[in-house]
Amino acid sequence: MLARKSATWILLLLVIFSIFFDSSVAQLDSCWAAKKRKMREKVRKMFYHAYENYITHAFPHDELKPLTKSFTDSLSELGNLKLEHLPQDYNGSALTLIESLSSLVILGNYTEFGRAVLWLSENLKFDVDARVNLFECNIRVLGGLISAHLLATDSTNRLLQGSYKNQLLWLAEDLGQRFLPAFDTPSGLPYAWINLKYGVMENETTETSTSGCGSLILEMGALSQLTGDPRYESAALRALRKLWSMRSSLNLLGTTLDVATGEWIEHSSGIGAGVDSFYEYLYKAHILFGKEDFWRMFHSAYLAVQKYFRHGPWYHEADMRTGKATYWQLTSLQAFWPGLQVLVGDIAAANSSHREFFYLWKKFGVLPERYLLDHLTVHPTEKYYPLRPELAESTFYLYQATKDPWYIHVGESIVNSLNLYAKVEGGFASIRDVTTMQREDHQHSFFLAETCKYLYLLFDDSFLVNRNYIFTTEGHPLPVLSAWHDRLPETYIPSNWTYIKNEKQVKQASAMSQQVCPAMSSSSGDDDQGVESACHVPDARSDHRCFSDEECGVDAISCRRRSCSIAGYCGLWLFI
Ligand code: DMJ
Repeated sequence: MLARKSATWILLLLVIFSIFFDSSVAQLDSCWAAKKRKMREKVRKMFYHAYENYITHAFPHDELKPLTKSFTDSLSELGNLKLEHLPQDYNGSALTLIESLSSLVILGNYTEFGRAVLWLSENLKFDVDARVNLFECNIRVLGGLISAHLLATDSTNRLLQGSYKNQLLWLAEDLGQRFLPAFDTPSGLPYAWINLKYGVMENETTETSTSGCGSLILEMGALSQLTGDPRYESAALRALRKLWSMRSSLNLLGTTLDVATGEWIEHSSGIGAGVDSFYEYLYKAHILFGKEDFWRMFHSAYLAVQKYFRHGPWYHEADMRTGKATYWQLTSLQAFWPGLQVLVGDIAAANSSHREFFYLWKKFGVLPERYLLDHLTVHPTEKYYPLRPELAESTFYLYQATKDPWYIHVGESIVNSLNLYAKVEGGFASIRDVTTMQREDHQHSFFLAETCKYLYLLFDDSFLVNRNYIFTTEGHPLPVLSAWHDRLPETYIPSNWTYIKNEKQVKQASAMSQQVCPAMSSSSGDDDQGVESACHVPDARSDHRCFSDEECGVDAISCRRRSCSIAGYCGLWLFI
């Protein structure tokens, strides 16, 4: 009788507990949902503040100067060379408008998208005496047009209601044709600069970068698929293969090279400036076009990066011939790497690097362009932050993969900093010096194409639901279409590349997943049956935060001593 009574009580308590637990979980969920909605609206406001100021003060020129409320025709300057050869009456190429197209669709503003498409159809001309950087023009203009064309013709978007007659595609084709003379070199490696009207200029520099000739395949490959003209894809592919053939025996590449001789100029390289999107495009080209070749190149390149550039959560530069470290510097551009690692499935490695970048963001308020890891100080001449998107991009990918609210917190902090330091009456200004927060009169087009877009998608990913997109290096979405795949059966393509399906997949994804805080070693290989390792000494704190090496324990699997990273996390940083 007594036993029956206590069983009833236990049952009752369990029911009460589960009701209470369920409702507190539901409360927490709705609290996060409210926070995400609030943040999404904040980002929407940021986008329109930047966009409307561009339209008012700079359109149809390329980019906005938000402090003086004026404009710059920066497409011809991108790549750090000064404006040349532009006719007096040149009105720009409406770069920021083109870069905003896909963001307008993601924000659901189909009316403005339609207006922009109409204006571009009637006014955009590429027959101008302008010397442009091939890489920048490819990722910003060609990529922007192709992505917008694909969005406009995707029947599920219900955009433009029949008024669209492929005008953006014809513009893209015109531009693509103007790129082709750049590839007319003995090596097949393209010149970095091309005059849109006259082709390659006399005495044009033959120096280019690895990303300059290795990150064209997504846009030019897509252009070939859409037009049926194979010349774009084969030019980009030939350049990519030539570049890959120039790798060292360690599978490393340099940063700059000569397109005439096919020789390296700068042998030191890393994952940042001049190289970044080369790695990104190898993997994304595999996703978009399904060719095994891209995967093989990416796989070898990725392993070499992890072996020779990675030092714990950071990536330094190394000489491609010897693998010896050259520069110990963390750069703002490198912050895209964790996002790429999420696509690969290397979540733990992505998370540990992301924390270091965010630590620096918090330390300065934004990310400095270059930070000297060996002196723990900002580079004396690269103290700027031009509103780059890379940290927001990685944060978006990591949240997609983990749904860990920590990344919402990171996104919120990025949004707050941008509003605090960069927002001015005339738009969003770049930061000239992160140590003083002095501003610079420039709102780069990638702020609308990428920074705002990734922040928006972090808080509201409804655009991606039941869709399968990859993003170009400039943040322009391209749908993954089975028709573009060489040989893949439909089942080969996961329904959404930005999701990691289940925990097991994460664990099996990479050996590096093992390198974050393994507390148990498993004798049977069965994760549920873990046994404590004899050498294991736990970190002083269960969240693995630390102020010094002494607070870190001994790794259970390798039996190595863990050390404290600059962001204050215990890990196997010194041994990798
Ligand atoms: C963008 O133009 C692209 O992401 C490019 O690949 C390098 N980074 C800039 C923005 O920082």
